Amino acid sequence: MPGRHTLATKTGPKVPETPRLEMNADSILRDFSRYYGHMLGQRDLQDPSPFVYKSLVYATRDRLLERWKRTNAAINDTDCRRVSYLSLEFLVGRLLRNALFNLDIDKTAADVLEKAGMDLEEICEQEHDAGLGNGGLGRLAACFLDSCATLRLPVVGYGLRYRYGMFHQRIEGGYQVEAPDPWLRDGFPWEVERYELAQLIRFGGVSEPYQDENGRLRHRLIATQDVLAIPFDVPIPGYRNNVVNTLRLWSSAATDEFDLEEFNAGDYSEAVAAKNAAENITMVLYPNAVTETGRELRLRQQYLLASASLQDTVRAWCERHGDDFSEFAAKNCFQLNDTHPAVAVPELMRILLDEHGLEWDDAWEITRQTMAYTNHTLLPEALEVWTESLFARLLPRILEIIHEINGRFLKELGERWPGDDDRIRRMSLIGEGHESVVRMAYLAIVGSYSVNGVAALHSQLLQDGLFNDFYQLWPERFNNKTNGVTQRRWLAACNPGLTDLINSKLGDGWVTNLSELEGLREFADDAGFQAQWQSVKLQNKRRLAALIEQRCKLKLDPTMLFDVQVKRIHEYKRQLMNLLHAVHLYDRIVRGDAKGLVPRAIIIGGKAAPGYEMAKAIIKSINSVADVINNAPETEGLLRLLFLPDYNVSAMEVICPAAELSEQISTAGKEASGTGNMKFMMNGALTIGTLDGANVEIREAVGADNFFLFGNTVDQIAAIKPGYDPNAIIAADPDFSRVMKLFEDGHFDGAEEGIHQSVLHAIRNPHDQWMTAADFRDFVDAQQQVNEAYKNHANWTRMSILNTASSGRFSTDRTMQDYNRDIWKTDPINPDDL
Ligand code: 26V
Repeated sequence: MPGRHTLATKTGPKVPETPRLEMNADSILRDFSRYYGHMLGQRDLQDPSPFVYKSLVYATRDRLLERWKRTNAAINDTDCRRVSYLSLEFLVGRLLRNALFNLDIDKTAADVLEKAGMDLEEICEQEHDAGLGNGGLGRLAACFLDSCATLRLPVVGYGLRYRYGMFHQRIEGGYQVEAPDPWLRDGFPWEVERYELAQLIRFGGVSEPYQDENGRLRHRLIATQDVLAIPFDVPIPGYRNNVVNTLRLWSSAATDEFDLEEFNAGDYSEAVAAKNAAENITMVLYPNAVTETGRELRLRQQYLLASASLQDTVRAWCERHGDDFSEFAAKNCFQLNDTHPAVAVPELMRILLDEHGLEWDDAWEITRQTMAYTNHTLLPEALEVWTESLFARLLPRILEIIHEINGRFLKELGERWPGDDDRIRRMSLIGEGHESVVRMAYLAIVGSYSVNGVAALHSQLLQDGLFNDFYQLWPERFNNKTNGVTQRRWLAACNPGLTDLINSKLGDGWVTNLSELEGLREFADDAGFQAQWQSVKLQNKRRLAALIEQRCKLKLDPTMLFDVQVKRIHEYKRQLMNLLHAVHLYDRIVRGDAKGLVPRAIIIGGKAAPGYEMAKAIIKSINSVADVINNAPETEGLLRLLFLPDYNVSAMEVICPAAELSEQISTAGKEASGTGNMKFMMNGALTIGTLDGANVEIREAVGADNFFLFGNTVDQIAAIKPGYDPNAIIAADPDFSRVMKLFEDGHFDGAEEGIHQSVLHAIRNPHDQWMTAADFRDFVDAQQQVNEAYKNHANWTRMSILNTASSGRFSTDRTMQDYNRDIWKTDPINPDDL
């Protein structure tokens, strides 16, 4: 059968049941020692070593895998609807601490190691971050997996096993330097290779029509270049519930037949070259860049993920139901994480039509009832399109199917809006410019039964703006699912001090029911509790100060106000405005206008896409200004500015417990949701923010009094845009003028004259899309309110407690319940019933 290439063996007698592994110290120590000595061949304990780390992972993984098998058996037994979460990114980070914690053996493991003179925390630090994502979108997918397993939802994550994850960032002379991330170099002990489930992925070739034995017109692909997709499974444990779900990551490889033929023909180098080409596909994660090169490989990645994952689910379906697809849509759902996997829509059509002989209407009905699409951005430049010519070369049959979908869709539009050619042209899946392109977001909408945004404001703006034509056509498809974060990683595991304090008052029910944190309100005014709260925060600030000292060679006084902005560097996130504020404070200090100023450390971190020049210029500017500020004698004890290199998941686990002020200062209408904002809130930081993304809901939840609001709203931004005159705004504001003058006089240039030019030009540009100047004054005033509020320690602490107390709805447990209630409609599984 073309396109189906599984190496599945026939099932034989079951492996005899082994007794369940015990979870006590003796049993864990026994397994640990066996792996250390027998599998890894080590003799004396070396602490902390990669071998200690690996042995502990294997002992843990054994306990995961027996639960994993039971979970899979429970899913098969109940025949419930299965959800596949398709995502090009899963930014899971480190897994050991999370696995021990979710299995409830973290304390036991720590004791076992301590008796042997080792420290669990240090061993956890041995693990490389699995950085298979860029930022919020990829981390969201990872939080979703944790919550789905905890909620017992039968959800499989499908992604790619990139050989190189998110690049590492070093700062040299103030500039970002990228280094590759060979995270698999020492092996990834969590994964299980499943070569028997490999899938054949076919690129290129020619789509050939033919008549089948019943005289029906069918299509087949000939002369394709084939690649193997090999799955590697990563177990995803739920929180103390015996559920272990699957993250299935595909790795590309050359097909063995392909290689053999070439070898037989004696063409050794051709064979090796082909092998390289195949292996290249999943070589590297693409950074979100404004100008993306190497586009072809990226489309190959997208198709490989979509095709392998769909073939995998269809294979599992056919094993149980043969070629009867009547219930397929009732039992399967594919959630598309942005448009990156949207080629799944025509790919499912291809599988149903060409490989299983379904009629178009039946195949379309099934596809439309299984696909659901999540949008993650309103930025027009981030909306994916692929040229038709690339599609024609790489995926000819898929392009044919897209044309057929579009033809039928445009006909439907013609009937609904006769003669409205403008609208029909606007909505076409094919955009006609100087080169015609496939619009992936439109393809995803047309092929789905659900389209959602990721925060209330964002979903509203999708309906009113970007997707308004589609909303008018199918209002019932559109819905909101506000993002969240998992409190298991982002509070319980990363902030043990606060966890113990909360547990002492509320117990630990909040670990699976975050709204129980509401119970903290009662203690918000309790002076004793406030003191304990402050002392935990101070401890966490010390921990972050140590990290900063190690990475930046800069000592921070932990009693300063920790003012933090960490996220990808992008103009719309306005790290520049934060920098302008830092310069404003510096200016006040050197002018002797520092009376009443609270000592403050402004901490900025994040990676710039390697091809995004403006983002890189922003990093350089931050570092140049930091150099001047941190070396000026006047700022001693009053102001520090620093850029923390290589921001990633593990760094955030140290940063968010220590933050006191969370900077969420994007131009209104540009940040779809944000999730860092939620991590900070959960850990008791106060937010200074615009009415953008989920900030709106954060402010609603905590109350306007406990949130520092500033900036133009979406409507105001739209209203002032036409006459926007940043130069007039600067001229009319003495503070702003002085800040710009310091820059323009070269005060922060060091030896590199004119180094800030592009950045300053952007601020003064009347066409500045991000309108930094428009919000500067209001931002500075809001920061002054922060300054005043921080002086009242008791009240600040009260607000901090209220932020944590109000963060309940920003758990991905709530988000996943919402997805399941409105979109997936599946039932929880129960492996304990087996
Ligand atoms: C992609 C690109 C690609 C080229 C042009 C510049 C650009 C800018 C942004 C993006 C990101 C698109 C998708 C994304 O990562 N969205 C993020 O998703 C998070 C999870 O829903 C959400 O919290 C963030 O607000 C949103 O930016």
